[in-house]
Amino acid sequence: LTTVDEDDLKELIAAELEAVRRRSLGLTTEALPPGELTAQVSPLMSPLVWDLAHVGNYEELWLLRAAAGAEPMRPEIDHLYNAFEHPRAERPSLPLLPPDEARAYIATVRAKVLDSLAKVPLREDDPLTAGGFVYGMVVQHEHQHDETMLATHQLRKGAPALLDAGEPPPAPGGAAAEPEVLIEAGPFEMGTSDEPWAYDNERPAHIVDLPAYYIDTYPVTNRAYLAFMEAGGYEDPRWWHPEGWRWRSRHNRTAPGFWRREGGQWLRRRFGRIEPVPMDEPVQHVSWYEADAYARWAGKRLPSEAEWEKAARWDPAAQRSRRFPWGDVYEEGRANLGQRRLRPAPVGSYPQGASAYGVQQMLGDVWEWTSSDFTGYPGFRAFPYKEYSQVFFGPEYKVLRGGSWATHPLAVRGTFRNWDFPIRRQIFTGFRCARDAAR
Ligand code: AVJ
Ligand code: FE
Repeated sequence: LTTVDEDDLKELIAAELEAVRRRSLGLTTEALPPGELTAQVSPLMSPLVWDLAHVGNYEELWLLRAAAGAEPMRPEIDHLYNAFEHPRAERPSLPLLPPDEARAYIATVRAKVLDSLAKVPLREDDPLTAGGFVYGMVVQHEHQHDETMLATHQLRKGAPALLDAGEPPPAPGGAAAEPEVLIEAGPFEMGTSDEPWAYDNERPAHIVDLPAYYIDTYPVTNRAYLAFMEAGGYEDPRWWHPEGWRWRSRHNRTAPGFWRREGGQWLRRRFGRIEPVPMDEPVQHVSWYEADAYARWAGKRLPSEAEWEKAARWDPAAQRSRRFPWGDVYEEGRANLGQRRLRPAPVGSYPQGASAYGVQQMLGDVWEWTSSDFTGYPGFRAFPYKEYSQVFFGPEYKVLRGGSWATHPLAVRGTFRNWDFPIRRQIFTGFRCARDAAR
């Protein structure tokens, strides 16, 4: 993105704005049963129609008011879509724009945005517009909400509403490589100072020196996780963080989200369809506490986010960090990203996506819990607003890395950081384990 000229960049931005909107409209289609766009399926989620108008309101805020100096279009609705004014549980009782008005509002915003994109130069001396940053921020924001809407779809009851394109993964799957990879001791470059659309929390690039460790080649599969369950993992407090044991006991957790046992078989509900748990797929819908307990039972631990990132990005031969595990250029077919299918791929499906160390499926498939709290890197500066990341820094959030099958390629990279509470498992989350090399 740094080397393209302004017209090409504007063309790319317009195409990506168009693509993400098509995705959002597909997730809020009129084909859903009446009332489903305005209903709340869980207090953890917004009504779908809130997400839809919120992405348009965010776009108005940043691309029309902040970047182009426009006046608010509908100042009276702004507060409805401010995530900090109304927590998710409250949103269904707000006087939200009904679906048709929400669609009309975001379409009007979009028409004005395309108009101003064509007219206003993307000034390189303004950090907001340099490299198209603020447009990239808005595109990523909408893709992130699309992933959130997919989590809402997964939680909803009733007949299936989403069609699984069901594109087969490029390789047959089956864990062919060694189960673990040794990452030698030494420094690597973490984070970025030159990725044009990176968020503030990914900046700046800095050197981190790590002792040697092993990291799993693949995410933990349903088969491996079931072995933990069958070994009594959920019943043994030895494996659990004290808070995790309390969480597990209070809610009587005995299996990942959406699993149920019927006639001696483990089944799972996936977007309204019931199927046998696919044993070679990465486990999904586990909380940080479950991931942490599994790792302890396995004699391992979760990787820190620095360990995750070194295994994903560092090229020891070239002594530099890559943008993606396989190199600096995004290429289709190297990761299960972008909602190409409504599920993670079996482990071993993406040998072409391996990192320099040979670690596989680090991008896509499932978000991976790390042992790290969400904090700012040394030299962190909130940009362009502190409510994106900074207000969440602290010990109550754990970092997730790598994106899931539901994450769009523009909304993830080797440096990308996501975060959530350690009890959450409605998102498309799994994990892999690590361990110290010297014991
Ligand atoms: C980065 C996924 C934690 O959904 O709360 C969306 C992204 N920020 N709108 C979230 C976000 C503002 C954020 N996560
Ligand atoms: Fe948002």
